[in-house]
Amino acid sequence: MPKIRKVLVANRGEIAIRVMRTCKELGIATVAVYSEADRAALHVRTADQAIFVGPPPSRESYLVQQRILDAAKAAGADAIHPGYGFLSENASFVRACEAAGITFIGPPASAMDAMGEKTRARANMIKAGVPVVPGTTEPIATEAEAREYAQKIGFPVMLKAAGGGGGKGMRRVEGLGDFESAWRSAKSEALNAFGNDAVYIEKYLEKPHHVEIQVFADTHGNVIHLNERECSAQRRHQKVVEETPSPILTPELRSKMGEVAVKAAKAVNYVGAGTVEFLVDVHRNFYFLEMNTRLQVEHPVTEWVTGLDLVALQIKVAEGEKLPLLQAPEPQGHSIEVRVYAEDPARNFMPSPGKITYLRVPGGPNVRDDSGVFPGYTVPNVYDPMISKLSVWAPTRLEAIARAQRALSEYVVKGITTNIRYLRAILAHPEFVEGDYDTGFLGREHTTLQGVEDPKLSEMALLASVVYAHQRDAKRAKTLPGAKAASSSDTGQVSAWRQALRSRRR
Ligand code: MV4
Repeated sequence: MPKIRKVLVANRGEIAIRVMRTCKELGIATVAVYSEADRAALHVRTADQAIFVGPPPSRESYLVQQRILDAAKAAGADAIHPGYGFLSENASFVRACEAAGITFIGPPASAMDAMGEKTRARANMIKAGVPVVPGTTEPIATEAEAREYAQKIGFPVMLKAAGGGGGKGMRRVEGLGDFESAWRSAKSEALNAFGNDAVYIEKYLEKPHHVEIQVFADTHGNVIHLNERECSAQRRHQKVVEETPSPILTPELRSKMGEVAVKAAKAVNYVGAGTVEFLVDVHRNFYFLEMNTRLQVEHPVTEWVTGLDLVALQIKVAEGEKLPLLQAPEPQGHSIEVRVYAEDPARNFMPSPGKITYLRVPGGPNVRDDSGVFPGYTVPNVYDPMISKLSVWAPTRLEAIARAQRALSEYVVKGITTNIRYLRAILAHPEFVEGDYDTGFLGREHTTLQGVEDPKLSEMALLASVVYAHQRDAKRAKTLPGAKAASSSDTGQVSAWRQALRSRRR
């Protein structure tokens, strides 16, 4: 496989810029594509060259395979990096690139096929000896059969769309009484989202954690994992905060899950960067959920604690090079990422597009802002409203939380509404600071997280929870560098703070 000299980035926003940054460092020329809505976008200015691909709706521009391929040919690009979303997990696009003699920087189409459909992925994983959530590996034909199966494995159960993941076409069912309506709505939602109304059943797991393992494979049969990311802070299946290491993993569980993730990747002859998602239950059993066959939004936290550039690794693997490491690196320190959205938490997180009239971006030691915006830029209303990913590194988790708070306190965005205050409330929440938040956390604490408006209160919440966490760690006799145990005289203060927080929640 020859060296890549020119990459077309088939994406927009922060991820297009992220990919181009590494290309520039590797001496690779970059080509942007842009829609009518992105003429003035930052990714266009960042690239060496930019090609127009159509009207604002992504269906008519970023998602039109032939337009992207024509742009690559016109520019003389020898490879395409798809970023995330858009065409990144589209097996037919991978085949079209192959047919056109253009390197697709990502896994082979066959690996995407093996993981795309959830029931097929589950069957493949069971065959490979990877634990999956108990349930069926085939779609269920009739409601009667589904009821029968649910009674066999016991309620509550989860009906899930076979066609794809992400929480669409998913229904929790408590018992036979609400089976019919759940069955019907799961099927119609599945049809709507994936053009396929097939539904299967899983045992419902209570309060699971979402923990995912980053994997990497080269074309020489080497497959490694790069540790985990804790992604349980989600609202409506949208990740809001990610961190690594996961506060709930022990080194033993990390290496067990890592080995299983490697096994999953090997079973589908994976190549490149991938992520194996797991649900971890209250007993710390873990189950395969799905595999994302792309570079993920939250990859920076992995880069922080491993010191690796995942985009550079993707490019080297695509050039046929061997992985530069054959074992999981020990995670160094702690990293947290928060997603800054142009949305209004007070209005049910409605997108808030518009012109950014003033912008101050955080900086300082161990702070990274991956952004696609600039002062004077108008955030369009046709795309995802994420405007930046703020990620930080620190030696310990508590220091990383404090650093993320400090960085967020520097962030100023005027002209549009953002979720920055909401992010600060999450980081200040005792449950987050304690580090045992599950996938229900943001939903349960919705009101509390909205309520923390007063900057003094949020500061108090942070202090309270940090002191609480220090005491907890002291009790467990763990050594956390930099986390000194609080003296017993702090106890009264902590309970006063917790009282204040609780009354605020009511
Ligand atoms: C589950 C579950 C509980 N039990 N499956 C949601 C998104 C989709 N990828 C899988 N999801 C879930 N599947 C069983 N059998 C709970 C969730 C879930 C969830 C998972 C990951 C992250 C956030 C979540 C929020 C709510 C529910």
